[in-house]
Amino acid sequence: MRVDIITIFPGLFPGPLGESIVGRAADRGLLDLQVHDLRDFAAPPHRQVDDEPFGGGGGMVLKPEPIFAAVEAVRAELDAAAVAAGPVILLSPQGERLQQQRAERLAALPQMTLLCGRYEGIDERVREQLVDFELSIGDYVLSGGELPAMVVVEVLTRLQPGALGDAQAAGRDSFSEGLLDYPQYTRPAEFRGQPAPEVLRSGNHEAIAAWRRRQALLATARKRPDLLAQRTLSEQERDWLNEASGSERTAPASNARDRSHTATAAGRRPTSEE
Ligand code: 9D3
Repeated sequence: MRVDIITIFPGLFPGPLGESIVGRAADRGLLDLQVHDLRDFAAPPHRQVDDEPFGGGGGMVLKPEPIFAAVEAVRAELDAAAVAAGPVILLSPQGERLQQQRAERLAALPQMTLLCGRYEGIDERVREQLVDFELSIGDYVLSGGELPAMVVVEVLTRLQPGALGDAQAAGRDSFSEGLLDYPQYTRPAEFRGQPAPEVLRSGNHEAIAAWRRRQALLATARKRPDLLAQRTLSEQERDWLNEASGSERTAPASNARDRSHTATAAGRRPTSEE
């Protein structure tokens, strides 16, 4: 997969993308990251990439000409390299929030161009004529689209076939299963009076797998009931939830959202008593 990034802060890259799994994927040719300095496409002598907003109001708006020139230069490079041009994606707080399911579809594309927003905004003609869609990474305020672009690249790279070692195939990531992780333990078997669960040291692989599925389910019900509401539960899972309901460990965490207007974790509609 080739990813072209257009930014006014090219020095931020590759940053964390040069290390670990993404760095290794790039070394192995699974990821071709191309960073473009927007300023290189701005007119001399001042190479101005932003300007005051029409209508006033202060702040600066990214000018359209350098962005159009940069995207057209990327298209020419893709043509020359015989890479099929994918979507132009604007990272912006107005975008659809990135989720694993969306990432799985994007990861299958041969190429995409990530345009990093900054300042108070970007000339609307860029959105209308150049941008295919917008992505956000969550509802909090950042200074620009560069860190979100890195997040997108890491998420998509982990999904490239062969990017992960055998030990951690992406299919086993909890979000693809729709559940949070089960608790993990390592030596010592007892630490400061706290033992690791006996079942994990029993050697009974079936019992261990069942314990882990149940723990993942109960943790999800307690911490992220919204994830369970999007998931179809097996009969076993409904039994585990019902038998645990009312006990303290499965009571919703204090930060859990009230989902009483949606299906219950047990897959039923709430009764009037709930
Ligand atoms: C809607 C907020 N805008 C009102 C003037 C201001 C604004 C805030 C932050 C405009 C740009 C930014 C910079 N952030 C991004 O470009 C960004 C972002 C983010 O702030 N949070 C989560 N995901 C993303 S993706 C791009």
